[in-house]
Formats: sequence, structure tokens, C-alpha cells
Amino acid sequence: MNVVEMDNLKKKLDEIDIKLLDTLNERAKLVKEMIHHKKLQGLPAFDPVREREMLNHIAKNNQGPFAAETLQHIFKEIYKAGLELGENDNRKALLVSRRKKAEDTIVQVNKDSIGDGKQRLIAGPCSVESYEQTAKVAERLKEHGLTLLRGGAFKPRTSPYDFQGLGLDGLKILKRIADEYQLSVISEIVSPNDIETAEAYVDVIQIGARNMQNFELLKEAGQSRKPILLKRGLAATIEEFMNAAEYIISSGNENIILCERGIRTYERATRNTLDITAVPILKQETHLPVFVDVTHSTGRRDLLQPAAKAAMAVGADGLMAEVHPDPAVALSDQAQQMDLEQFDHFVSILKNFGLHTNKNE
Ligand SMILES: [Mn+2]
Repeated sequence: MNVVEMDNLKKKLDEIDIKLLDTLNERAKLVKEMIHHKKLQGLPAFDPVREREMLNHIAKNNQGPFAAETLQHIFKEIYKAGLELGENDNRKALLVSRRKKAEDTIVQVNKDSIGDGKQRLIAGPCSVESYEQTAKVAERLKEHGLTLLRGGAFKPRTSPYDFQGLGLDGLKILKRIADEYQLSVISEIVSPNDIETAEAYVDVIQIGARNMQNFELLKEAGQSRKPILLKRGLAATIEEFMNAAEYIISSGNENIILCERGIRTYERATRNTLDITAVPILKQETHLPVFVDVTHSTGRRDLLQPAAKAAMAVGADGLMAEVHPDPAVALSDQAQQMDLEQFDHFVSILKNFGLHTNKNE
């Protein structure tokens, strides 16, 4: 075979490759259309019976020189790539995703533009136990130039015998303190029926880790005019977390703050394992602000500061931490709440690290 003949063969191969390419993409378009219609009908994209028929069809029509098994392997890869096409589409469609909206969402909480690049701190007691207890913390926040106070009124506790919170009375205390100290208040709501009530008392409604997939609660939060702080479930993947936020945004509320709070792993040295890379991943994948709850992720007072620094270093929009005037007698989370002195130290260290307060504006 001379050089010219060889070149001709190469050219023919190139032509066939282009035909294969066009055919593969033509096939992909049909697959996408099929998956789209299957989804509309609520049918799964993958149909194993149909795929078996297709593979048999390939083997039956094969005239060589490839062995039927080799071709079935190649076609199996083509089918798989086709299904993945459908998955990507699904993600592309999420309203919380960057693909849908490139610019950062800024959640306005009174004067705070959360997600504007400044790193903020939400702090306060695990539970609102009394006016006096919460006011002591509010006063300290105010002294530091902090504006975001948290406090639990409805407490979803692991044991039904643990303190369940003051309920509506707790929300009323928060409202009173918000007015007296000009703070924005954040509190968890656990029942869809309480969302509307809560709007009168709090500035941000929190949906806790244990309720991340409480879909009725998420839908109700989506109807609310208040911003929602959504915590990641303790065994939720990032994709599940994003889909939980999707329930809120698709019901009409775009003001969502995501909060990584640690996930359950085999590690027992910490209460949960802080998934620090979730922060940059969520920042890349979604347009929503991302916070890190250092109290519940670590469950250890001695780790609050390093965990907070790590969260700030990876680009979190803010932190959440628990502080109590006397943690030893706290009705919940005794082991990890800071006392006021520890809190002072925590804030001063983080201010040097770039934490935003009213005082360094
Ligand atoms: Mn707590």
C-alpha cells in the first residue's frame, strides 16, 4: 500500500467518524426528548426491560467483524451517556442553581444585605428560656455591633422528654428584644401551621436539620414573605440539600440562606462532621448565601473558633454560633454553648479575621 492509498483510507475513516458523531448526537436528541416526556408522565428515565431488548437487537443484527459482546459493551456506554444527559438537564433546571441565575442572591434582613461579600455572625442562645436570659445575650451582641440574634422557641429535640421550648411565648420574647435592641431575630419553625404566625414576630424563619425534607413545611415557607434559613439535614447529600431549597424557591420565596451544620459520619470526636467543602460547592452550584453553624457541627466549645476560621477561609457568607449567659444551667445544648466571656473572645478573634460588624463598617 502506497502513501496515497494510506491517506485515502485515513480520510475515509475520518468521514465515518464524523458520520458516527452526527448519528450519536442525533440519537442523543431523541433520547433527551424521550426522557423529557417520560418525566412529564412521572416515569423513570431508565427502563431495564427496554434496554435488554435493545442489546439483543444489536447482537441479532451484528454481522461482524466485532463480537456481539464487544458491541453490546459499546452500546451500553452509549445508553448510559444518554441517561446522564437527562440527569444534567434536571440539575440545569433547578431554580437555585447558578446555571439558572449567575449572580449572587442577596437576602435583605432589615439593614443587613446577607450575601453581599461581608461575613456576618448570627448568634444567640440555643433556646429562649426567659426574657432576662435572652436580653443578656442581645445586649452583648449589641455591644459588639452584631445585629442578628438567634433563639429557639420551638425545639425539635431528639428525646420527647427534653425541653421543647417556650413556643409562641418564646417568639414574643424575641419580638420584644428585637424592638428594644434593634436586632433582627431568627427562630426555628417546625410546623407549617406556625409559619404565618411567626411572620409577626421574627425577621428570618429557620428550618432545622431534622425538618430539611419536611416538604409541607418547605412549601409553606416558600409562600412566606420572610427570608428562610435552611439547615442541611444531618444525613442529607448536597444534592438533597439543594432540592430542599428548590421546594422553597419553586413555591415563590427566593430569599433563602443555606446553612451547613455538619453531617453524621462514623467519627465520634465531634457531634457531627463539619463538611467544610460543602461551602464552596454550594457557592459554586447555587446563587444563595451559605452559612456555617459551628455550634451544632462540632458540638465542642474548643472547636468553635478554628471551625469558624475555616468557614470564613472557604468563603462562607456567615456563621452561626450559640451563646448563653450561663451554659451550665441551659435547658438545651449545655456542652457547646459559649458563655458571654468566651463569646467576647470568639468575636474579637474573628473580627481580626474579617468578621463584619456595625463597628467596623
Ligand atoms: Mn442548639
